[in-house]
Amino acid sequence: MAYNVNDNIQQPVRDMVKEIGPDIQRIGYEWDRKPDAFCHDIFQILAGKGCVGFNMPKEYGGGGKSALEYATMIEEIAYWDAPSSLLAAVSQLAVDPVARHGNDDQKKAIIPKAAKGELIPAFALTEPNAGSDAANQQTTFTVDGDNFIVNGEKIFIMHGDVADVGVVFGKILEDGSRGKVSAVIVDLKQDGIKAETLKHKMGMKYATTGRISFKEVKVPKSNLLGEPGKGFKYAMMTLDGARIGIAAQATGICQRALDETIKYAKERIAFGSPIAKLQAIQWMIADMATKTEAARLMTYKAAELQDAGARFSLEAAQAKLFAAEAANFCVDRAMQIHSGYGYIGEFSPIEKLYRDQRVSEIYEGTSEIQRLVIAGNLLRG
Ligand code: COS
Repeated sequence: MAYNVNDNIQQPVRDMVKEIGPDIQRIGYEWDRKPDAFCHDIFQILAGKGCVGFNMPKEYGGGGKSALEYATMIEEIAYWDAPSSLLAAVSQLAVDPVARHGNDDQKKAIIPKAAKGELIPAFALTEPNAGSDAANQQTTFTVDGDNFIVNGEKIFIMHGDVADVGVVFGKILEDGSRGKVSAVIVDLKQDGIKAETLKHKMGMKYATTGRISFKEVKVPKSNLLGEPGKGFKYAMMTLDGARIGIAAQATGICQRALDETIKYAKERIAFGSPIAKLQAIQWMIADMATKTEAARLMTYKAAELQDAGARFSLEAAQAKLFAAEAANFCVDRAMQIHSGYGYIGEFSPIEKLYRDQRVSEIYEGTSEIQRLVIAGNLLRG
């Protein structure tokens, strides 16, 4: 049972997700066995329930929810089905820089449709040589009259294979921001763009990951987001919030692994009694429960700081680091306790949970990057 720091605002979110939980879980398990493809069925269920536009600005058709409500929603969806929580989260990650730094026309063009799930946006930052080193952008925006000509390649872009529009990071060559990253909104359904699904992903299969290449793509200069040369800062600001989302997702995975394990340990008989009676099993369950609760509280703390308008980069990185590693611990212990019944997917959700979890220590900044961000925040000044 998940603990709320604020029952009034968190419990209604949990109750709302419970209404779609069994459906997204059932569809998710079917899609997990298929070749990698974006699951529009789950995406539309989530959009219909308001989960896709949940924290997008209300004045542009979003739900306008707080960071704490958002974290609760992602945690609860991930409990039912982790990839579905990504299907809900990615549009909000991609829209975030538009909501923060876009002008009214840009917001009107993207947010209302994205909130309803009618348009799929992508956050296109990572490149083959700009992953952890996100500032090393090789994508170029060459000025040509009233247009930019975009050239470059983006990889590991969530929903990048199906996205309609991208917030694309790169460098403008002919202006004073030379060498600094800028962000441009790009219609991804136009000539010169090739988008592909990355194949054989270990987990999170139907919240797909793509490669997008840009060859001489014409984009109006009016699509520049905010100010030139501020793109890296914009990306980092968005990632601060997104890291709370991944911490919440990891917390949901922890709780699911714990609940499945408690249920199994009470039912599984060995040496004449349920294995829950064995101290070796009890210790593992105690550690799983303790890490789950700590992950949850760190996630909520970071979200509450964001809601209060305080700086929260440190707390978001700490929550993401801790929760992702806790989730790894929990799925691993769950697998150990379930043994063969965990390792083989026809018996329990543990095999899928184990695969879906692993990326939490990789995306939105690896655990190593979170440690750099934490140390940087502590040592600065
Ligand atoms: N919010 C606002 N501004 C920020 C910021 C934040 N969270 N983090 C950094 N900045 C600003 C700094 O203030 C600095 O601005 P000035 O140049 O005006 O001083 C600028 O950005 C550079 O900051 P810093 O020197 O700390 O950045 P680094 O190059 O050292 O950052 C890391 C390195 C590794 C932290 C960064 O590149 C990073 O987070 N990489 C991982 C990227 C990632 O998570 N990718 C996942 C895929 S995206 S889905």
